[in-house]
Amino acid sequence: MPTTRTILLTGFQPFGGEQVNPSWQAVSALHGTRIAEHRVVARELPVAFGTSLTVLRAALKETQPSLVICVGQAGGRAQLSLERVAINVDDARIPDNAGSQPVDLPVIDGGPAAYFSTLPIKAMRDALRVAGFPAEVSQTAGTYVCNHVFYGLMHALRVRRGVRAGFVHIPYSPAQASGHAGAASLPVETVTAALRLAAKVALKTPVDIRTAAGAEH
Ligand code: PCA
Repeated sequence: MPTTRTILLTGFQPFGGEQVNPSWQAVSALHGTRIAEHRVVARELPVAFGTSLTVLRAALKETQPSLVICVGQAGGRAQLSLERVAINVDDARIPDNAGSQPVDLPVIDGGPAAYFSTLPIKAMRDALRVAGFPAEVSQTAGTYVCNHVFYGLMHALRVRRGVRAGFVHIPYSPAQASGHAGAASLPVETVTAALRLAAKVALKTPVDIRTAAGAEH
């Protein structure tokens, strides 16, 4: 009997003074479900430069996934942001949850300047929009723990062919946005449904479509 293939989804613990992190709320709702013949495993990562990658690498080893989507919160963004690129730099504006605040340090010493997502981000964006979810391609995942995890993920998978992986940033949940006047928000259930669709599209789209999704700034 063929072994069931796995989708690994990760979310983060709360950070920056928030009580919750909708990235974990959204992906944990998919834990144990099936998407396109794959079983979903969800894992929560600490918002810490040191341990986030330790936990991620252990999860990769344990689950041997064929698709990995790491998800993080980008409070203030209005849409699901499908990240295009991870860069080899940690530059923390605020300390992480363990009190560490690296400035201009590489994620991986001697690693390449950047890795591109291997998810079909444009096909995903289009499918999400057609289904009624606000989505965009994002040209930067920042320089904090999310970019760190995204870079570490792509570095860990650089030698594993056939494993698709990338990163998605999500807006505040409505409960969080109530504490940030004027900030955009997306209900957690909406994010969960969007991620389910995004994963399905990633599995069914071996080669990304060629459509403009760039930006001038
Ligand atoms: N967002 C942060 C780290 C954890 C999270 O959910 C970031 O964008 O780097």
